[in-house]
Amino acid sequence: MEFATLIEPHGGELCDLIATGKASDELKEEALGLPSISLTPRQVCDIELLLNGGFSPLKGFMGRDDYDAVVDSMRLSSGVLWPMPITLDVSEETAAGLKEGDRIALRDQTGLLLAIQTVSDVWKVDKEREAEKVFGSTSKAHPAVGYLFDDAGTHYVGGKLDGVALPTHYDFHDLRRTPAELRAEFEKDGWTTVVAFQTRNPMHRAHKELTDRAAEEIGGHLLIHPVVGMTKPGDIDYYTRVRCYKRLLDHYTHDRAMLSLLPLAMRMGGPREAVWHAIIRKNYGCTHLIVGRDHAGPGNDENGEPFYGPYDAQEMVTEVSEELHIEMVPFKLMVYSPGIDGYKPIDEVKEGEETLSISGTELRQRLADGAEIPSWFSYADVVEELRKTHPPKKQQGFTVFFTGLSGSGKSTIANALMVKLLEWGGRPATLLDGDVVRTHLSKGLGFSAEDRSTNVQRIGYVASEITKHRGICVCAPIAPYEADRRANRNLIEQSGGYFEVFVDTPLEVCEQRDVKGLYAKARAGIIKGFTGIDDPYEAPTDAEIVLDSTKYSAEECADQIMSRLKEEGYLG
Ligand code: PPS
Repeated sequence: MEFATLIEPHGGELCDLIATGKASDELKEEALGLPSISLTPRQVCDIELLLNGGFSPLKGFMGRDDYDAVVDSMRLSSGVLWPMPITLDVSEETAAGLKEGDRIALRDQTGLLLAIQTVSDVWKVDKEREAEKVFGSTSKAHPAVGYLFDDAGTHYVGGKLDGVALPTHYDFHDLRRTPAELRAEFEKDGWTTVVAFQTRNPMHRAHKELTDRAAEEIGGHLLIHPVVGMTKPGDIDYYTRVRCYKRLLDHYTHDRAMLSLLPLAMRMGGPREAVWHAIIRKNYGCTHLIVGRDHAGPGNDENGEPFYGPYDAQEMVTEVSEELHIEMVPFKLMVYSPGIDGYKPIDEVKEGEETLSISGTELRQRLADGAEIPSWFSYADVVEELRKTHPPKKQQGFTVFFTGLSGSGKSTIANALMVKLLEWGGRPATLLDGDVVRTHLSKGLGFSAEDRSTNVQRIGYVASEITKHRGICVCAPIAPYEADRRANRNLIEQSGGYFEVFVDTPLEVCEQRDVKGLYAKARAGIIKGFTGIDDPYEAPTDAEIVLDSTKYSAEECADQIMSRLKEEGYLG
């Protein structure tokens, strides 16, 4: 198959791998008889940029020669500069069924056909080598290294693509321009000099000042080109961010700035990633790229040390600048100077001059507290958008997750807490009591380790949904295993508050109480695998609240929890 190669006004060839008309129909027909691979979310991002030309000059997932050359020397085997491996990772089992010359259908997770790949080679990955050479570390604290070791398959499958369709998107249609569309728009608007701003964060006044200065410096226009594929885990979701960028756009001088979205899966690869970003922006028709402090930085390693120096990315882009065909506009950190009521790069700050800044963490804290966000920091309309998805704690959902032995008092305290929460009012509250859950949500499950895990994680899933919808969920299973509690915590904390309450009643006391007569039966061997008798209870070490039901009444215990929730700001 012949690929169309467009010579575009801004220089540089753009690969367009999508077949049209009859050729496309033929590919769809052929795919019916081919083995399929269902692409992961990251692979879907990669294939979108391969197919739409954002990754030009690549014409498919890398074969071994290109991969080795990229890993070792940041170049394709042809010698062309390319810093990031773009590979199709698969399991050992899938790899075993593939050989050179095979054609495979690549589909998204709904089964939609995106492309057919002609396999050029299949090989086992040396993950240590890739991590070390590409990202400079084998620490899983680096998001791309963690992904490589924990999520990526063991083998890579290289080969050119015959594209059928770009991945489907249902959002922000008017902002998802392909490289060809963006180049055409620049051409139509007469934008000959365009500086791109790469971002994965909401933009505030510092970014506005920086981008304004950059556009002024080059005497051209600005493209706000945020990543909406995959960014760093924990980042603010892109829907919120895009709504913020749209509001920010109104603050630029008319016709100076344009917003377009980039469906890239970032690797947080610092210097190599900056070079990659530059090549991608060149493909999107830009003439310049802003590279700031700690560009595409992955944060710190487990010892609190940064993976890359703050200006490593700028240095690497400078090193290869001759080959890039896009210029870097380097920027230092911008800080607010109350003296001039404006922003300036940190290296222009005079000795003793007062400056102000608000870190990402501090911003989140202010949002969570419903505290003021000063106008020198951001625009009221941008903040308003942020607050919609980041309400103060008193409006967020939360889960109170009880754990403890049978007979420890969980259900009694949980019931008392429910009544107090309902008395307080303000949010709907749901109680998922261990015994009760087993009559519906977990009906049919027994007490094997596997069934208990399923039961506890089902409760966690429901709690996370309730929390996400800003309600209150009180859970009271035994939840004997640490791993399940941790999984629930991780899930629920993404959506709101999480309070683990350990009802720390000693086994002897629970056995003595034996309200249901189950301990007696367990001791007599009538019930097998009873928690605390012949099945383990892994006592929590990181519970937010530990209760002593031998010293305090159920009501007093519930009051302790209410006090903590108030202290933490969840009850307003
Ligand atoms: S778990 O481990 O979290 O899935 O347990 P859970 O769903 O909370 O159910 C515990 C209640 O089931 C009764 N029961 C048993 N508990 C522990 N081990 C065994 N083998 C067992 N068999 C039945 C018991 O009444 C528990 O209720 P609580 O309210 O905890 O006393």
